Amino acid sequence: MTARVIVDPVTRIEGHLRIEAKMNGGVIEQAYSSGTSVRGLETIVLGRDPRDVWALVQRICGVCTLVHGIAGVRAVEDALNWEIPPNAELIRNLMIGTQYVHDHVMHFYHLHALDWVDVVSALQADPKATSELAQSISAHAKSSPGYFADVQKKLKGFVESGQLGIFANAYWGHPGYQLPPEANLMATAHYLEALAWQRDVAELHAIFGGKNPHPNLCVGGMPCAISLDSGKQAGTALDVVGLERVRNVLAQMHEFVHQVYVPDTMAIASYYKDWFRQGEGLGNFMTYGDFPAKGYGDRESYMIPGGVILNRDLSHIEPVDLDAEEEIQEFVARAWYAYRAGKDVGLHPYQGETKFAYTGPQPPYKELDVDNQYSWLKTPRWNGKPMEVGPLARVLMLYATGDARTTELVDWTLKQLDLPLEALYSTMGRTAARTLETALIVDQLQGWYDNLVANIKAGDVKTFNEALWDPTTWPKEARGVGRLEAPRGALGHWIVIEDGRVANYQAVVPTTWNAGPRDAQDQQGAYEAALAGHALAVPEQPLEILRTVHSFDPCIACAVHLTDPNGEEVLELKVQ
Ligand code: NFE
Ligand code: MG
Repeated sequence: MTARVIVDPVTRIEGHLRIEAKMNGGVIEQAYSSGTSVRGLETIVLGRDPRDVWALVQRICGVCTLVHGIAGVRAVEDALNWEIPPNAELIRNLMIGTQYVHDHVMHFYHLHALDWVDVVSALQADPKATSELAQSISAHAKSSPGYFADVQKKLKGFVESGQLGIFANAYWGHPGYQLPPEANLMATAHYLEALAWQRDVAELHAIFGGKNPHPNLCVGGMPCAISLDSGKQAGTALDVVGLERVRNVLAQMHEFVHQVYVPDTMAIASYYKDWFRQGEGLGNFMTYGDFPAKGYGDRESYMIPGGVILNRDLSHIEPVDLDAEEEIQEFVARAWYAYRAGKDVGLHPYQGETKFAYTGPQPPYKELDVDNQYSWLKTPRWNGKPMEVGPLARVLMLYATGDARTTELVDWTLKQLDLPLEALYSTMGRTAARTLETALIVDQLQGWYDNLVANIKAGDVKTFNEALWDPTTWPKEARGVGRLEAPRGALGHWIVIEDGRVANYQAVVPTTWNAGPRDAQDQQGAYEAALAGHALAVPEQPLEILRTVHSFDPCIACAVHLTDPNGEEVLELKVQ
């Protein structure tokens, strides 16, 4: 007999995600991933001035608060061959890199850690032993017995009041939790520290972009003037005081990543080695590449290369061409959309269409019609193949292309944990890859900062190229793509401009690649493939589903682009 385990909504993510798992005994035979809110932001920008688009599409998401704005400006710049000054490129790199560090640390502690860390068990910890554990893995200053005793007292207050607050709604006591109480207490303390830390980190976006979330951007550069008039009334311009604050934020990020995030990942991973053997998924990985050193157009200069890895074969990288109409296409065979040419065609984003066509069961329904359409996410494919995008794809790409620092970090990690390279193709491998890339990026940030300061010292304060600001200088028709490596993976915005206005716009986002439904050939998406084969120890508490889905860091708001105003469902969990 087959039964379905349904998790809806998957919580501790952004947006509405539903997982239906067809069980065979205690094992997931087939998993189905469904975005349950409608999309539509792409229709809002049609007919508008392309220079305004970034500000609208940036609202696709408030988690990756920056990246859709950057993709929006890059799409227009690519379409018009609009070059930006080196300072603007450096500032964008600093802002995107900071977005990674902010996003990945918050994901680890606030969205994913409680899949591994049993907060209630932390009450049993000995603060002195916790302090010894913390000091054995890191030089982080907050590690005294008294500090951990205080955190434990705070936790006890939550529990005794019967209100776990931010720690409510988890599967405490589930047999899958493996950490000793001291490790649970240490990680819980860092959960709270990370909350305060992220507030300071967000300041970098505010310094360069005026605010966070959704910092200001502009087509043709960055809307942040640089002043050499240090200490004098520089108004809102970036001066030596602002640059010093940026330096402080970089130092705070560096310290937390190396002294807290990396050691915690290693400590937690060492107790969950079985999770390095499951949750792989597709074995196909794709990056678009990012962090230009010599301009967006010079893709050879990117810190992270673009490419495709097929079937775990790291010896061969396929190139990715975002303009080639046969390469990247979105399908709707299993999604609630209609294409004019029918359900079975794929459309390149330049020709993409956003037309809703709901054909599922009427709410309230018990089960999705998984044999037909079952998601508000489309199904993107590269040359017809499903791809995983995100930190694991990037780390594998850097490793496969021989990046020295990545190779060193990956090899060190595997050696510490006594694991083979294949261990990366797993749930915990994905989580560890996110930590490793954060370490890579946080080290790189300082270099971009130093280059920016050197330019300014040499008298170059240019952040904007006004050459193409007048639309009458534009060609009658143009099209371009804004590519980016967003924290969750490869992101593209495709724009078609006609007579100075937006004629078509499509965003294909990381979570659409990973969480999208099956295609007409019944090929699974990355989540679906990763979940298949998981054994659920307690089917009423599907912790294993959360572990693997969270390892991708889902953001359905990004993937569907618009949340349903009536979508505030209560947590529903059904075992049938
Ligand atoms: Ni809403 Fe996003 C990132 C983008 S995920 S978080 O990172 O793009 O699909
Ligand atoms: Mg789209």
